[in-house]
Amino acid sequence: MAEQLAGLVGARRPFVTDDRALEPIAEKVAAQQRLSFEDGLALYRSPDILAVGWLANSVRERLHGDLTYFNVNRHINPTNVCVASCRLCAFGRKKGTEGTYTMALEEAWATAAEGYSEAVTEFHIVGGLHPDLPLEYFLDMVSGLKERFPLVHVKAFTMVEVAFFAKRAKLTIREVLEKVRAAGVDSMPGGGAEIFSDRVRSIICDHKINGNEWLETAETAHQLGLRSNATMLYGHVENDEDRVDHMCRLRDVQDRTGGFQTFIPLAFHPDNTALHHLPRTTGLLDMKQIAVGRLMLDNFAHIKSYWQMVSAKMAQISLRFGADDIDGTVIEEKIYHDAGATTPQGMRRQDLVHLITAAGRVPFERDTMYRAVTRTEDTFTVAV
Ligand code: V47
Repeated sequence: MAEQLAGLVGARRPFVTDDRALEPIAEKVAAQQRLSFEDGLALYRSPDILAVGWLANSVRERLHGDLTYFNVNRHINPTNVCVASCRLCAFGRKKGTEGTYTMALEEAWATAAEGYSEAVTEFHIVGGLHPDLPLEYFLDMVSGLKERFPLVHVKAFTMVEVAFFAKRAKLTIREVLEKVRAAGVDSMPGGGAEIFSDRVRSIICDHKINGNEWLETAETAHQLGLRSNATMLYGHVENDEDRVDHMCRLRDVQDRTGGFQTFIPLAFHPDNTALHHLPRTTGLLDMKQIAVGRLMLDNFAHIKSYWQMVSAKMAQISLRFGADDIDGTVIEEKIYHDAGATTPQGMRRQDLVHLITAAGRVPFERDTMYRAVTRTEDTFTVAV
């Protein structure tokens, strides 16, 4: 086995562990074999975080070497009015209650322009499930953005929003996806997946579409040629089985479609939510989650450590635990800050470059489709 493991590309030091349960997993990783549900559990339950991280890092370096992806993006959250009242969320508010907002279209376009001086390559658009906004509002928002910023990739609307639009407009999910794509949506973010287990969903987000509906919507989007990301919310009431089940179900869809670009574990932030009594995730769990994601999701090209979620400092460490992407400049973040995040609202491009370089990795500015971006003072070009 030692010889086989020494063959792992990028393995700069030998694999050593005192956890016997990791040895057969290490052999599979070296042979590039798929890990089982039980392997996933063994990884979560291993006390040897460094060995788990070593294995994940070997996969990360085999796929990407030292390259670490980031982008210059801007988040836009058009409304926080939401019918869902998810216990996990501090962002959504019921219509007519204090602190609600809904952007007029001009406001959304003006928000998009703020921070544009850094030549943003992506708009990331997600929002609440507003009971009154018609689908046309969202279609006009996207087509208006495309008119004003034709070079910018629009990554918009979670599977949950798309399913809600379909219900309200009495259309099928496929029809809604076709309409948003025709309006200018280029790809979709990975939000709303939470944890697919019905038991957990009934506690943290009982008004949302269920796990199968989320997966079916993603599969339909991929069939139409829209690529998407996939998230997993961890660190609340889920257990190891729920997390492994979530990743295995994503892996199954990915086998069929190949449409997921990135897996993004999201650390639960409890402040101001109905689950505020729960503790925050630990650094150890955050790193283990990145590593197990890298090892289980053998058919995902990228694992994103979203710096807003785990902090810039932990995102840096995660680049040795399986992550190859740290997301982008963001500029203005609302969802986690409403839930107590203490990270900055955004970062400048040069800060992201510094963070990656100081971790001994090589920064690679990407567009949303992971193509190289070359920038000049006030614009950019994408390698094709
Ligand atoms: O779906 C909500 C999560 C997601 C909380 O695709 C919370 O590139 C933690 O999906 N604590 C939205 N998480 C954000 C999201 C995302 C972010 C960055 C990049 C991408 C991408 C996608 O945020 C929601 C939900 O899972 N969320 N409330 C909370 N209290």
